[in-house]
Amino acid sequence: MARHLITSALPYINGIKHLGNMVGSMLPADVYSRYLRQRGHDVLYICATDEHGTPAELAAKEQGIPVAEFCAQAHDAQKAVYDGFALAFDYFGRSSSPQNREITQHFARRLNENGFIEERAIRQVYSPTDGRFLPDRYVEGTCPHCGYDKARGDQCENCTRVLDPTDLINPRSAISGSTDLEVRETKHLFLLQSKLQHEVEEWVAAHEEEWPQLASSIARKWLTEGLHDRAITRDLDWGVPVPADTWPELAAEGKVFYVWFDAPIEYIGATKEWSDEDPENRDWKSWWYESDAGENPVRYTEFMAKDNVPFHTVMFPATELGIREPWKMVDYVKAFNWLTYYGGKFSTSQKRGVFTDQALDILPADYWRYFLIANAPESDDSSFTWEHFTATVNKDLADTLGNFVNRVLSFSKKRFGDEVPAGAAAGEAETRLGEQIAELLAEYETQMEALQFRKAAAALRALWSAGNSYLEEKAPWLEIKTDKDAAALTLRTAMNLIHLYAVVSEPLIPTTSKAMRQAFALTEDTATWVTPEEARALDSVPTGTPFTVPPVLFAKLTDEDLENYKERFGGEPA
Ligand code: B3M
Ligand code: ZN
Repeated sequence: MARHLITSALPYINGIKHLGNMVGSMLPADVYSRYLRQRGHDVLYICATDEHGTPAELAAKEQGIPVAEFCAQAHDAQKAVYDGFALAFDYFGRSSSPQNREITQHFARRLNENGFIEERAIRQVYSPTDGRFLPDRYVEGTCPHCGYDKARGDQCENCTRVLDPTDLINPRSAISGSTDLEVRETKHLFLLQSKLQHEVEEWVAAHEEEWPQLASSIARKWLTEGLHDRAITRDLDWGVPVPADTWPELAAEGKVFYVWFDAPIEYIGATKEWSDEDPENRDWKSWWYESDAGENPVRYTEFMAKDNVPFHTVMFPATELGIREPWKMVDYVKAFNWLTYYGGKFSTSQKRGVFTDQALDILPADYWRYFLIANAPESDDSSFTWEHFTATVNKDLADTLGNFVNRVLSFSKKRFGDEVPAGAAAGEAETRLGEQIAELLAEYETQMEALQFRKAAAALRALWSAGNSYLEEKAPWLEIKTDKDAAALTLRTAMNLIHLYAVVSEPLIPTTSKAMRQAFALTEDTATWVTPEEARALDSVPTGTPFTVPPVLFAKLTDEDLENYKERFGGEPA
């Protein structure tokens, strides 16, 4: 039994996320966590809302409520959706927590003691009308690169170039619209990443071979471009305050840390939030502080979309290395490409694509979980279309799995009553089936352990298909006419397949899996993993076990459904 620490990129507090966010971080992390738990490992899956920064302040302003209130509400709203998706976090925290503040300030002090933080005066946009400096998105204007006239101070949405607010042409305040702006000098803390370049390079070199190519190539690219010193404070009201004991002047000016400085630290902060809820039984430091880890070291896996890779493979490691304390660093970075909507971008502003709350309005979580994992953008971007979605649901979930379960159980009930029938002893067909199942299950395990989610889903689908082929081959509806015992054997075997599916499908479709397991009145908790060797015998549900026929597991989606979805969400590229 190993200890696995798992985190998924922290969703920004503002706005409900779309399906692309879900498949690129939280969902695969949940699938992997569930799998490892079933295999008996000690798993800690941590996530949180990323609450600081200008987007939160601006969104709160738009709603006319205090930012703390906005974040509290938005956190609960996101959490409700993730519960709906059956994401089994061990803890879903908040980066605005006191725990994160404490650890972030500690990190900053340590970096300072070690000579990796410096105060520097910089020139920044100041708005006399608003009486404040305007960092990042607080300034809007024309992009100097592409001429887009709604570029934000941190980045141009049109050409994606990273900007500094002072780069913008015709700048205006995003708060008041005022164009009466000046540039003033102000002091900020800089993290001297350039001094850590060499150490980060060595650390990446020691890990990148194991990482997926997408993660290591992005890390390499950033290292080649060189690590630059960067400002880690901002003039905002909402954030982790600069500690007054170390920087009294900056603290008095109300400076806070930049959101990307405290966000990754919240992985640790949220673990402490978890631990503080039950300190006698939970020890956050044993997960994060290597000298407290004891004899059973932790394996740490992070999940994220590719735009977050630089922060996790280069920037945050630089911070951790500069602290000179044995904080746990990531072992494996699972990065994802984009899920597109009909080949284009999911867009909140243009209302294109499917948001996670809307998805759950339409269909239960398992439909989405299966489709998204089976089409995860791993080696390349992948495209969501309603045509593909409805076809996949109908073929894989409704026909291959759902129909198999219902057909077998209802036919057996009709012919043999409410208990798993006895019938003949297993024969040659069952031996062949057992071998095939053992092989496919081993493949499924291999792909899960390699975090190859598409391939894992394909192996699972192949397991479901094997049951269908067996059933077609044996045709119990014909056997029953001539040889009742033979038909009973077939149904008993198929019921054992159903139970096996119920166990091994759990990581992808947990709700359905539970319904399938509960069809059988078994005494033990049966979500415990079945190894390929155990699966081969297909005898985990004994003869005579009472069962019930569950309601249809997956509804078939009609052409009319398809048309409705397309009409509601837009079904063509922009
Ligand atoms: N909130 C960006 C994002 O959601 C950012 C991730 C933080 S991970 C520490 O894509
Ligand atoms: Zn631009």
